[in-house]
Amino acid sequence: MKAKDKKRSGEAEIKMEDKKTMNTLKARLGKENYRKLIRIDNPKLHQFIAKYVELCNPDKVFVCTDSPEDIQYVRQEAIRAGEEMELAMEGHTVHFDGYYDQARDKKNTKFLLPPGVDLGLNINAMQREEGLKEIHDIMRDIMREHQLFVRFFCLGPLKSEFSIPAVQLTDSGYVAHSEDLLYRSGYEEFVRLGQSARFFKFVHSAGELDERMTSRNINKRRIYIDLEDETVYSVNTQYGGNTIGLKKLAMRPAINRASKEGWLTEHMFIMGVHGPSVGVTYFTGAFPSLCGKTSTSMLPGETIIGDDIAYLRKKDGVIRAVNPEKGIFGIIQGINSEDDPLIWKTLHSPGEIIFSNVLVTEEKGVHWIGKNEAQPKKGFHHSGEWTPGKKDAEGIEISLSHPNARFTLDMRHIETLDTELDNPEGVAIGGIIYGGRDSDTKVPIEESFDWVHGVITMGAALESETTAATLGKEGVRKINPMSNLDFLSIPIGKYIENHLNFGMELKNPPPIFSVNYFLRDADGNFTNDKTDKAVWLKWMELRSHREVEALKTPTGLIPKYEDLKKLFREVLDKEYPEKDYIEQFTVRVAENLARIERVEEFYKTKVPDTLQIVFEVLKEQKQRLTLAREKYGDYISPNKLSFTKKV
Ligand code: SPV
Ligand code: MN
Repeated sequence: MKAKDKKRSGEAEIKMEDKKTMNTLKARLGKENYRKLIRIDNPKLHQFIAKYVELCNPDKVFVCTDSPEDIQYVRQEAIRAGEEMELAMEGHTVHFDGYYDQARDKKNTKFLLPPGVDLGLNINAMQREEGLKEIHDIMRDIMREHQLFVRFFCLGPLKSEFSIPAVQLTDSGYVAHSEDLLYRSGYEEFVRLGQSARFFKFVHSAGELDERMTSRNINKRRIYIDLEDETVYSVNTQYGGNTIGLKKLAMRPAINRASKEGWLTEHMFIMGVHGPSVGVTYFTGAFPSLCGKTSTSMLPGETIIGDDIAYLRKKDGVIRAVNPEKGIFGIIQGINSEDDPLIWKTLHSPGEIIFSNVLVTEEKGVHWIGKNEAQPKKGFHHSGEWTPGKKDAEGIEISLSHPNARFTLDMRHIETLDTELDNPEGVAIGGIIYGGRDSDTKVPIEESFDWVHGVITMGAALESETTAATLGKEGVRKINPMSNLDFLSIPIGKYIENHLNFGMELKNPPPIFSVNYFLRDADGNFTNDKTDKAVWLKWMELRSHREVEALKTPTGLIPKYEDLKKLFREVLDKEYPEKDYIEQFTVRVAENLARIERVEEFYKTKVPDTLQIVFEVLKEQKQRLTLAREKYGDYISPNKLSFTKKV
């Protein structure tokens, strides 16, 4: 065939394909939904939707625009179908995930990789063709008797260079409703972008539901990520971390895209810290789940842009960041009126909030572990009717609420929402924080010597004890680079290299800090109060403008006692005895050395593409610690550090 004829026949094929797509959509969507969909001029989008409508075979399809009526319809459907129940407080609803579907399922979350692509040992992957076949087989007719919601969102502010449009297909009203609270509506953005939209795609089905409206076939729970096609499939699960496409599922293709384009997708909050002389300074902070990330970003007196995910780009030699989200899917356990006044108030005010896996009381209120009110004697939750002492099928006592129980809300309900949330240019970042759950090694707050030292010893070496946010055993130490390991879609070595390079062209890289809210003393008690983090933030803000000095230890720069004493008084109106300072900031040499060895072992054995500089910087840290030990012993009080230098 001549080239011209070939082209012509190719065009004809596309026309045929388009026609077939349009006929399917017309037949399956009905007039009104079809009309809404074709306002978006994007044949690839149409084909994608037609393909999954045919495969999953829902009874009904609803195309949701940005109109308040459409959005309200989704919420009502979640309630009508029984996936959410209304609570006494106006706007509040509750949703339950299945008893064994309460957290991110790392085992069944896999990348589908074409031949020749390898993401390394730590990243769960399988052969692309095989995975696509498996998931498509599971998806066949999976939405029968369900309604399919077609949703359009924009990850990040509208009309911004940072942002990524995304389409979600889901048969869960709960998932679709959650996304309304968490993401910016994007139907009009899709209309505006038409064929130029480079969009992510998500297909989710809760699968067959039992009488309690929870996924029945969790043995066939699968979350498969196809990077080539920037599509994520999630089936037979309802837990938000497995299902809300735009949240953790979108992080995978976003990390991959960012790596190709020279920017970063991070598991980080963005918050404004308000200081005495500069006004507001924005910080990003990466913490593994359940390590105080949300509560830090919501500290009273500061302002929040996001609590979970950040896109970072370099612009004019400065890091700028946006939050792809606009809501919070936060952990509720432990929230109490004294430590978390702001979120407490929000959770007790009317307004749209979805509670998940909490205890519902007889009065249709909610209760959770750590709520500082009298505990109800009975209630209803993810295991059904509950009374204290109830045991599950394995004889394990069922707690009042699940440790990973959550609340979902739009941040506009939060008093301290920062005014820059929707700035298409993002905000300039003045400091970066890495936090982990560490009972015995790291000091509560420390600054790195420079960008490379921070990226390596605080970010790449981030280690944390596992929590209930993922299925599996709790309390096991795990290396979790930048707290982003669960979401990495590029080899770890390459990811660290991207971070190192990112700082290179910056005029003045922001300082990097590490925090540890979980240090314990010899008796096993926490050395800090939960509220102390407010002080660490103020200190970091001062440091980012070099308004206070710091003391040099073998592992970084720590606060001077006098500065903290003053800040504790100013911020918390609290006495800060020097003995507390010494307890908290004593350098625990043996523990630090052991930690570095674990980090080295991880990179040596599991990350073959680790850059040599990572090992060099870790080695230097070990040498500094060893030298200090020779002089001062295993536990070095900050007051004893005679080589301490003021910086
Ligand atoms: C986390 O676990 O890090 C979360 C909640 O932010 S989830 O959506 O499950 O990832
Ligand atoms: Mn998270």
